[in-house]
Amino acid sequence: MRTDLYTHPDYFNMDDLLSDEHKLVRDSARAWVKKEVSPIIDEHYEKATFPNNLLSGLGEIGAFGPYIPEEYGGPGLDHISYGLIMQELERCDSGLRSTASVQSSLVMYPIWKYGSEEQKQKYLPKLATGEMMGCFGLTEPDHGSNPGGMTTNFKDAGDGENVILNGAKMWISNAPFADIAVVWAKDETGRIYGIVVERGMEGFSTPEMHGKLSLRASSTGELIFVDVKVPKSHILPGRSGLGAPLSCLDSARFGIAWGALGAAMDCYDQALRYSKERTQFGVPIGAFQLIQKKLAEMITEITKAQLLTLRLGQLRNEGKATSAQISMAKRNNVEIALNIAREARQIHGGMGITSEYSIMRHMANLESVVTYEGTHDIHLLITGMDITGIPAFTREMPDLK
Ligand code: TGC
Ligand code: FAD
Repeated sequence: MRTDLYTHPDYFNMDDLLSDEHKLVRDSARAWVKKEVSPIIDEHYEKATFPNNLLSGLGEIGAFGPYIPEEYGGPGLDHISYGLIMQELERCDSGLRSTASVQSSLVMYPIWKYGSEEQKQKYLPKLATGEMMGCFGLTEPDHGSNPGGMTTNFKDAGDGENVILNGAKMWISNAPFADIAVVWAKDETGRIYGIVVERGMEGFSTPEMHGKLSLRASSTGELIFVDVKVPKSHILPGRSGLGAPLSCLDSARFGIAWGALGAAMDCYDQALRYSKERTQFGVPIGAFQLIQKKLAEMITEITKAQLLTLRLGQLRNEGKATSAQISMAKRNNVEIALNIAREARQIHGGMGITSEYSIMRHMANLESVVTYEGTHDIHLLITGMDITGIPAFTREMPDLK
C-alpha cells in the first residue's frame, strides 16, 4: 500500500493569509483523508464503488454543509473553510469531493436558502452528519448545458395536497444511494421549482449508470419519475425560476475551484518528490532542465490559482463574489489541474500510468470535472457575456437547404 506523503506547496506564503481556524479545519481534513481514505481509494476506484463507510467521517470533519449554521446542524464555518475542505478531499480524489460538494452545495444549500422552516428542520441536521444523503437533479438526457429546456414537470394532483411528477434526470451524482433528491421541474405554466423527492415514493427509481472511465469512486445514476405523487409541502417555496438551481451551482463551482487546485497540488507534490528520487544517466531527473521547466511552470500556475482562489473566497465571505468570477476560477483551476496532471504523468515516465501514484486517477477524474458544473466552454461564454454584455449561448439555426 502506498504511503500518503502529501504536503501542500505554498510558494507565496499563502498560509500567512489564513486564520488559525482555517488551518485547523484544513489540517483536520487532511489528517482524516490520509488515515481513512488514502489507503482504500485506489481499490474503490478500480472497482468503481463509492466508499459509503466514509459518510459519517465526512460529516465529522464538517464536509457536509460547512457553512450551514449551527442551528441547522452545520458547523457554521466560512466559505474559505468550505473551499479548504473541498481542496483536501479532491487532493485525494475528485469523486470524494463530488460526494461532499453535491451534499453541501446542491442539496443542503437549496434547502437552507429556499426551503421552509419545516423543511430545514426536517432535512438539514441529518444531511450534516451523513445520516441522510442527497442528490441534485438538474441535467436531463436532452438538456445538459441548457437546463432551461428541461421537460421534467409536475401538475396539480387535484386532491388539494399533492402534485404529480414526471420526467427523467441523467448523470446524477450520489443518486444510486441518496435518500432524497432535490429535483428541478416545471409547473403547468413552465416555471421551474425545486422539489424534495424521497426514496420510496411510488414511481421514483434511481438506476446506477455504469461504464464510467472517470470519477469511478463516485456513484452516478439516473432519476426516473413515473407519476410520482409528491406532497406540495415538498416544493421549495423560497425561489422559483432557473436562477434558483443556477445559484446552487455557484456554490458548487466555488468548491470545485478549490478542489481542482487540490488535485493539481497533489500531482505537483508527487512529481517534485519523484524528480529528486528517480535517477537516469547517473543523476536525479530533477537535474535536467526540461524536468525543471515542467516543475517551475507547475508551481507558477498553482501559485496564480491559489491567489485567485483565496481572493474569490474573501469575496464570497463578503457576499460579493459574482457568478462570473466563480466561473472564471472554476474554469481556470480545472484547466491548470488537467495540464499539471498530464505533465506530472510525464515526469513519472511509465510509473505515471500505474495506481502506484494518484496522478493518472486525477487526470481521468478531471475529465469529468472539466465537463460537469458547466463545461469548460460554457464557462468561457459566461466570462464573454460578462465582459461584453452579449450572451453567445444560443444562435439562430441557419437554413441549410
Ligand atoms: P439565463 O437566461 O442566462 O439565466 C436564467 C436566469 O438565471 C439567472 N442566472 C443565475 N442566477 C444565479 N446564479 C447564476 N450563476 C446564474 N446564471 C444565470 C439569470 O439572471 C436569469 O434570471 P432571471 O431572473 O432573469 O430569469 O439562462 P440560460 O438558459 O441562457 O443559460 C445560461 C447558462 C448556459 C450559463 C446556464 O444554463 C448554465 O450555467 N449551464 C450549465 C449547466 C450546468 O452547469 N449544469 C450543472 C448540473 S449539476 C452538476 O453538474 C453537478 S456535478 C457533481 C459535482 O458537483 O461534483
Ligand atoms: P452538452 O450540453 O450536450 O455539451 C456537449 C458539448 O457541446 C460540450 O463540449 C459543450 O461545451 C458544447 N456546447 C453546449 N452548448 C454550447 C454552446 N451554447 N456554445 C458552445 N458550446 C456548447 N448533473 C446534475 O444535474 N447533477 C449531478 O449530480 C451531476 N453529476 C455529474 C457527474 C458526472 C460524472 C458527469 C460527467 C456529469 C454530471 N452532471 C450532473 C451533468 C453535467 O452537469 C453535464 O454533463 C454538463 O452540464 C454538460 O451537459 P452534457 O453532458 O449534456 O453536454
